[in-house]
Amino acid sequence: MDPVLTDTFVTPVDRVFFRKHLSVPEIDAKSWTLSVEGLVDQPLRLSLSDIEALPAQRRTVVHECFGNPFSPDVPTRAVANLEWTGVPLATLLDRAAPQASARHIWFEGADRGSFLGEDGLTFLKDLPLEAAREHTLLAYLLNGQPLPTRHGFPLRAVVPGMFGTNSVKWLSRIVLADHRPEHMFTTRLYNRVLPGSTTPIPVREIDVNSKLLSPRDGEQLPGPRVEISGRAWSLTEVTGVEVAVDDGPWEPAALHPRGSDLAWQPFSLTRTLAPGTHRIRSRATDREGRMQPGPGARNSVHEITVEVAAQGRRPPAVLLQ
Ligand SMILES: Nc1nc2c(c(=O)[nH]1)N[C@H]1C(S)=C(S)[C@@H](COP(=O)(O)O)O[C@H]1N2
Ligand SMILES: [Mo]
Repeated sequence: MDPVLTDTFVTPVDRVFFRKHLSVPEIDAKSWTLSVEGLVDQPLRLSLSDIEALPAQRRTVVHECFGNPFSPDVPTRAVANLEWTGVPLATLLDRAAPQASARHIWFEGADRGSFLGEDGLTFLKDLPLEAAREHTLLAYLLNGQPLPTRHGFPLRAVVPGMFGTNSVKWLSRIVLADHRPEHMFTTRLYNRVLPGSTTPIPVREIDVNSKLLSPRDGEQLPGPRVEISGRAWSLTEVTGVEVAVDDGPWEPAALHPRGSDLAWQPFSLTRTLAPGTHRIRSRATDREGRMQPGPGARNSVHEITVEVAAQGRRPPAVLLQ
């Protein structure tokens, strides 16, 4: 069964995908600190209770892995919709008083290890300071519970609208700088060339995308009426999702509006399907007019195949876990 999509709006924690490049540090919350350093007038070193004492915000945000940076055109659709609670990065920046020359912010996790034969690496990412200040939440709760170790305990960055790779887990150090760090996960990996361009840019803003949730790929259905549903998301609000069955036309699905958070949007459409094998596709378009492309792109139109049983015959029981 699909490890990620459930029929709930917010993905349960035990169904969230998990990615790591180095170690998984077991952090003692009592001795852990977060430092804010570099081009600031007031360097900070904060404990978890210092951070928990600051005014918190809660946001429901779509969380998507870009996929393997060596296969930038392969759709993975590793995605979840999560409720994060934490402190806006801006609150800490206001205290730290960045200097005028600070243009970039670096986030470093406590994980250590080797990657591609290079030893002693940390997981380091960077963002333009203004974009990071505007969007980033430093989260200590996931769906109302302390972050599990695998998802970044005790604190992680969450950058709504950006791919998961920017949401540094086990956050331990924030550095303000006037340049980007030359590093495995900043300038070497996680860069992409967008269609119509030749210049690689860092993997940051998410693409327009959709994923069919029900039926599931390969599912056998009684028919003839089939409720088709899924989730769509993008940097800007998704304004339309269309569904096509076999070589039929694209038909508009009913789509939930996005609301104030950068969450995903459920869509659904009911169709009557004749017995036999059917191909179902979903295609989202966002407010910017970006539309999911055809095969060959990481956010290509999502396609599944289902089997509708002959009328009067029950499909074989499917064991749902
Ligand atoms: N410290 C650290 N943060 C990290 C990573 C990592 O390897 N180390 N992986 C990144 C990637 S590529 C993704 S997709 C998300 C995955 O977050 P999750 O495992 O909580 O779903 O974490 C990001 N943050
Ligand atoms: Mo990722």
